[in-house]
Parts: sequence; structure tokens; C-alpha cells
Amino acid sequence: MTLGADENAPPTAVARREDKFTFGLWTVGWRAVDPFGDATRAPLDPVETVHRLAELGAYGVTFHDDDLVPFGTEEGERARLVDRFRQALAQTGLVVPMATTNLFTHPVFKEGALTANDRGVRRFAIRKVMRNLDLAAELGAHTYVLWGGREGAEVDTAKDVRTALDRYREGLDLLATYVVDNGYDIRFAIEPKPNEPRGDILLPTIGHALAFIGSLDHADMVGLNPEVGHEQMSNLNFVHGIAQALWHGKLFHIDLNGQHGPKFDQDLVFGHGDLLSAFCLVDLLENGGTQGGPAYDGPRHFDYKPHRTEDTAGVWTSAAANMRTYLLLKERAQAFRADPEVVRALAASGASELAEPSLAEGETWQSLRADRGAFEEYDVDGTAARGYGVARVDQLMVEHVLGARHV
Ligand code: GLT
Ligand code: MN
Ligand code: MN
Repeated sequence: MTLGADENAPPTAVARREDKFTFGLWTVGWRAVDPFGDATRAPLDPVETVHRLAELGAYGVTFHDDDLVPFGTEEGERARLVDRFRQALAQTGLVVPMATTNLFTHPVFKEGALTANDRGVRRFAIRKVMRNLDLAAELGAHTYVLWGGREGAEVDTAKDVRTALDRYREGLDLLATYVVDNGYDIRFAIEPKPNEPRGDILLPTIGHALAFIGSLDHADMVGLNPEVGHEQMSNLNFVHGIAQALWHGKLFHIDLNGQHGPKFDQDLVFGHGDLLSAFCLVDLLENGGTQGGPAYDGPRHFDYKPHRTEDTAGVWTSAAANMRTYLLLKERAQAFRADPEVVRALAASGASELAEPSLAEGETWQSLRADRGAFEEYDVDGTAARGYGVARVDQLMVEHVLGARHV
């Protein structure tokens, strides 16, 4: 039996490398310090994390520079820490598909990093990212996440947002040029979050970040790393946000976790918040919604925090729970799509008709304007009386999630 696995679990939904599950060192390694209480767990050695994750069936591990090498460590010790991490990767076969920079813990970043008012802080932040980009490239990462936790403000008049966005853009343009000039095969993924730790954070949602990316010199190298809880904190529909990110070709990475609606960032286990939304998300990623075929083939990255109540055993139980819940939802989503009654209900709702363009091949606005059947003779009342049967789709979805129609 693998550590953290449920011995009564059926032999399905067992995590394997090909499922591409990844975890940040800071997730299982979270010591559960919160604004009201001290750490409840001892530090976790990154080497131990790599071995445990490998045993649980994960594919990879991700890190902030400071997760691997504590801030301020001198060069010789840094090399030693990186080296033993590299050895653990070689022993287990775990990969590092993504890395990122901690631009939020040290008090030097309290007023911002890439958008700090203090120019020296901005230059220091850019250098800190550059240094970890070198390591990321060396370890084979292809995605570099930028979460701007301290890029924001509590007092609107103390931060000129338009100027801050100029500096944000300057920072990203510079870093993209750095990647290009060094020949690294790395793309950036911006992670939006509305607030926490700042009162308000810049690029608060998927939509804000998408618009910002369009203004960059290397827009093609910059996409998104949306997180379930971060959109749900703003009461937004995460599945819709992901669909739009996919539509723009910008879903470069994803942070999976759980959240119970608009409140502080909970970072629960995936599926342990809004379960129906998690089901719809897995259906979108794996089955491509009504369009069919997987919509995303990158790492399924869990960015969660084990409950503060847990000891080390509970940490690994929760890590395994993320992967198993994802796989169970994947099974349910496959059964949902394969259920003839679902196919019938979706057809009745007209879901597939949406793929048909509103104008026919070769049609123009002139021919539409001349089409009396489209307007003057259109059966407005008859159409308005139509039922779409979405209630049936909704219940079928719930029944599949509950395993009531599962075969
Ligand atoms: C931090 C944050 C996460 C981000 C990490 C990447 S750090 O834990 O809460 O959502 O993904 O910097
Ligand atoms: Mn979070
Ligand atoms: Mn995250």
C-alpha cells in the first residue's frame, strides 16, 4: 500500500506518472503559520518531499527559489542544496515542469516587487527572478509562474495603478528578453489573485491578466496560471475563466485546489470546495466539454495547503486526496459523456447547434437583412415557449457525480 492511499479504495483512480500531477514544495511543506497562530508542523526537507510525492504517483515537483534555498543562503551552501535536490529528482524520476520566484515573503517586498515604488526594490526583484530562471532552465522547467502577491496596495492614492502597470510591463518585457537572449525554452504564466496578502492585488482576475498580456512585447511567451480559489474568492466562475483562457490560447499552467466561495484564500484539497464546479472543470480539461477531446495537456498542479490540524501523516493523506479526487472526477466525467441519456439531454438543449455559425457559408449582412424568416416571419412566440431541458442535464450531472448512474 502506498503511503497515504486508502486501502479500501478500488484499484481505479490510482495516480500514475502519465496523469501529470505536480505539487509545489510550499504546499505539502506549509508549516501552517497563519495570522493568528504559530507553525503546527516541522519543516519538510525538499528531498523527502520528492521521495514521498514519487511514492504517491506524482509526476513532478515545483518550487520558489526560497523553498529550495532559504533567502540569503551563501553560494556554496546553495550549490549543495540544489545538488541534493537534483539527486532526489534523478533517483525518483520526478521532473520540474515549473518554477517561480518568491517576491512576497521578505519584508523588502512589503510595498511591492516588480511594481514597488522604490526603484531599488524593483531592480532587486528582477535580478532575483533572473537568478531562479537560470536554475529553472537548468532543471528543465518550461513554465515560469509569476504570482504578484505584493503587487498591489491598501491605499489607492499611494499607488498609481497606471504607472505600476507600466513598471509591471517593463519587468515582464525585460524578463522575456532575458529568456530569449539566453535561449531558454521557457514561457511565463501570470497567476491572478484579487487580494491577500495585499488589500487589492494588480491583475486580480483571469480577465485583467489576459488584457494586460496583450500589451506586452513578447505576448506570445506569456500566458496564465489561474488558480481555482483565486477566481472563486471573487465569486467568479472558474470553469468559464479557464474556457476563456483556453479560447485565447493562454492556459499555460493551472493551480488546482478548493474554495468555499468568497472568503479568505482557503487552498483546500482539489474538489473539497465547490465539487460540481470541480467536476465541470475536469470535464472541460479532459473531455473538452461539448467540443470533445482533451482541452489541456499540461501539468495538473495542486496548489493547496494541508489543514493546520494535520501532522505529517495528514499531509500525505491530503496530497494523495488531491490526485484521487481528480481521477475520480475524471472517471465520472467520462461516464457522463458516455451516457446516452446525457447525449440525448444535451442534444435537446441545442448544445451542438451553438457550433454552427450564425451566418451560412457565403452569407452576408445583406442576405440576413433580406431573410424574412430570420425576422419578420420568425416565430418569436413559439421559440420563446421552447424548453431547453437544462434541468435534466443538471440532474444527470449531479447523479454522475454521486455515482448514481456510474457503471
Ligand atoms: C503562494 C500563493 C500561490 C502561488 C504561489 C506561486 S505562492 O503560495 O498563494 O497561489 O501559486 O508563487
Ligand atoms: Mn491560493
Ligand atoms: Mn497558486
